[in-house]
Amino acid sequence: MSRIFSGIQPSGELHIGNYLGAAKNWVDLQDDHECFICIVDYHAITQAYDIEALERRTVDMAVGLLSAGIDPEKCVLFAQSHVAEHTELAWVFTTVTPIGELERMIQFKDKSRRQESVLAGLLNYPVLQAADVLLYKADLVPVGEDQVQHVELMREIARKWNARYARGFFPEPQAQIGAAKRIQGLDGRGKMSKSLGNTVGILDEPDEIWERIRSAKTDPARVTRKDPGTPEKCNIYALHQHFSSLPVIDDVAEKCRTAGWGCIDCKRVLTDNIADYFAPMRQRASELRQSPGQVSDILAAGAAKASVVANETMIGVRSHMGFLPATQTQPAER
Ligand code: AQP
Repeated sequence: MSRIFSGIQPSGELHIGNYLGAAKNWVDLQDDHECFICIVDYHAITQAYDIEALERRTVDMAVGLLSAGIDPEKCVLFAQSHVAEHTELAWVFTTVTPIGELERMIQFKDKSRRQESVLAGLLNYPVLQAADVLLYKADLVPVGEDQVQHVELMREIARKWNARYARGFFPEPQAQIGAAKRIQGLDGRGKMSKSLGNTVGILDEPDEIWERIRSAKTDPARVTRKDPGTPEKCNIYALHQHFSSLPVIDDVAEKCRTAGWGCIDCKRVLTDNIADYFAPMRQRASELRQSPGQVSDILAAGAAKASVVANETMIGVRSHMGFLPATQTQPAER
């Protein structure tokens, strides 16, 4: 059975980009894969964040994932900061990762433009990601398209470490991209992203979904209700393809092309369909929120299981790199 690892930041809500691009895929894969899903809280501190809110957001992300269908009986769900080996292996990997490779990462270029002074944590983000995945010797990394470059770098880090210290120790993980590669943000500025605030949360109430969808960008050709549009140029149409039935999708396209309705009508139907799609998840989330102890217990049990694997990997890493074992006071005789 192949092993998958994937992570998500607790930097805000689980939005429909995360869900369609990643979490939905994780739920599908958990039945026939060994599955580690990590709430990557150390990644979330690489940008300005709200210290007071981090703990709550970590629990909220766990609630979101469990509501979306992650089953703790099938899948190890845990918080990154609960397994110290992630940062330990990341440090090791900084010693085999060329700075030039990190500087050419698209996400680094995008996010560093938004930071006043660029911090080393943002540059090293993909090194920590490599440690996350390789600590569990995972061979598959189900992610959205935006993370493919980071998975390629992960493979290079594994190759470099293996070449220097122990051939074949780490596998070269493959990215696995789901059907929804990249969900566009509601503002039309790029991918749907927490830090750009252009999202719809999967646990948003119907009126919140409407608030967000109502002001979303559509095909710019539809200036007035009478102007026909091109559905393929409209993000609302793209979202219908994930949440509406085939006859509704055809109807939406037809009414857009012929100016048979206004964008606001089209958005109303989409809002209702998104709200219906996530209704069972909102219900499950409200049950979980009533028993926060249950969520903490799930995360603690996940961290305990993850730690067993992480500890074993690090014993191997330290040994191959020639470190003095912690149980010995004298270097072993050669
Ligand atoms: N718009 C998207 N379309 C498809 N997949 C997406 N993912 C994120 N946005 C989209 C996938 O979701 C997983 C978890 O992402 P993350 O939260 O850990 O990091 P991210 O990619 O940086 O997500 P955001 O929303 O863009 O967060 P910020 O703005 O804080 O950086 C990943 O598998 C990702 O591919």
